[in-house]
Amino acid sequence: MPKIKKITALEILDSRGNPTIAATVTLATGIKATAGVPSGASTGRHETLELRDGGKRYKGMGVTKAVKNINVVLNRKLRGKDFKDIIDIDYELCAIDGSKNKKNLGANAILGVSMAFARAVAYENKMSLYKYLQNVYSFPKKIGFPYPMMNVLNGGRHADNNLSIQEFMIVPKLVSFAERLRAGSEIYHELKNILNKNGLSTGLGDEGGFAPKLKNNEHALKLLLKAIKQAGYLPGKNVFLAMDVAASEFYDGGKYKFENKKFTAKDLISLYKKWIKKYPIISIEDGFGEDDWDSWILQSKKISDKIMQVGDDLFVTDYKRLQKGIELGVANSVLIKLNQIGTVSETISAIKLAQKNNYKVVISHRSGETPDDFIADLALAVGAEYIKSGAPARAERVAKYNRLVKLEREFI
Ligand code: 2PG
Ligand code: MG
Repeated sequence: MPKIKKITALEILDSRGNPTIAATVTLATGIKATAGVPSGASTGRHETLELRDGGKRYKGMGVTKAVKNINVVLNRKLRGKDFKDIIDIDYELCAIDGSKNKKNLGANAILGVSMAFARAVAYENKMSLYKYLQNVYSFPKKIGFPYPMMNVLNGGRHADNNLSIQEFMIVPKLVSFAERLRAGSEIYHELKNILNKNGLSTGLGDEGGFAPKLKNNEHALKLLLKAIKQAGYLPGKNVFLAMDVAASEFYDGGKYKFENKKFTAKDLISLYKKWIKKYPIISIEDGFGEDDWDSWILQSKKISDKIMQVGDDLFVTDYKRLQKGIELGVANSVLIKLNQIGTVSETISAIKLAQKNNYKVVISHRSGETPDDFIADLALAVGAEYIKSGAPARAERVAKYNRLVKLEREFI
């Protein structure tokens, strides 16, 4: 049984230059592992609490309290203790916190320890992380690599441009993961050429995608189609489109403020339907607000047989909200983010519930990231159909894709 020798943490910076946590778990054998905690910008209202210091330092974004909770509280309580596995320690972490939303220790503190523990035990057992996760949570041994959803045009809260929609993604569906990555990169570079030729900015948004000022949101879809074709791929055959609308961000008193107009749910559904006909869109994430269940139900009736309807802010990787969604029939896919719920084991509970109900699973990064590649192993372990880790550019984004390329090698 793995015994904990000590747990430590540091305040480091994430990809946006904001503080986050690097947590290290050292086992009695001397084996240790570190995990970096991600952080969102378009954070759902129902996510667990990310503990920030407030005050002047780092404009209130410091995480010294959460770091102290690891270095002092968790280290004192957990050092010298044996844990059967990650499930065992996650249970204990939640019990020590004692609150519903992890407000006492901070979900960022708890998640850092949970991830680092899983990684340390995998090392100790001389196993890849994905294999450890697959074994401990009893996932089928069959291996399938996820399709990447690559955010190549950024808008919403992730960019300073005029696009209301947060993410315009390409989804290469070639046979190997390495070929999917290659297609993504070639299309990304083609898109850059097109933007340049049209005098549009090639400056980047938070997730490594371009963030130009465009005529409107549909202009983004047109540019993607052109880039796919010019790169020599076939839209609707081997490369598809996906969007994260992140509609909670422009939900305003029962309506959606979209392109300077007020849209009702019906207006938005008509727009989505029009776009689905015109473009090879296979997935719409957060097409409606996080508490606008009625519009989600309506969308489900009108278009869910045609595409993936993905709940992110709606479900926040929370078993109970997902259960409610399944009962109401609001979606058919779930976005999974470890830090929305705060432990690896609770994340797995949501994934298992989704899979039991034939939901498609999209494992996701956050807009604020570190080079940590845990989610690549997670996607492989659980057999997720998709992984969303931003553009095929910038070190913190490609770390996850590159890890999957390396893992794929092990099977060839
Ligand atoms: C999302 C994510 C990741 P954020 O909304 O899906 O792309 O963004 O981390 O800012 O919530
Ligand atoms: Mg989202």
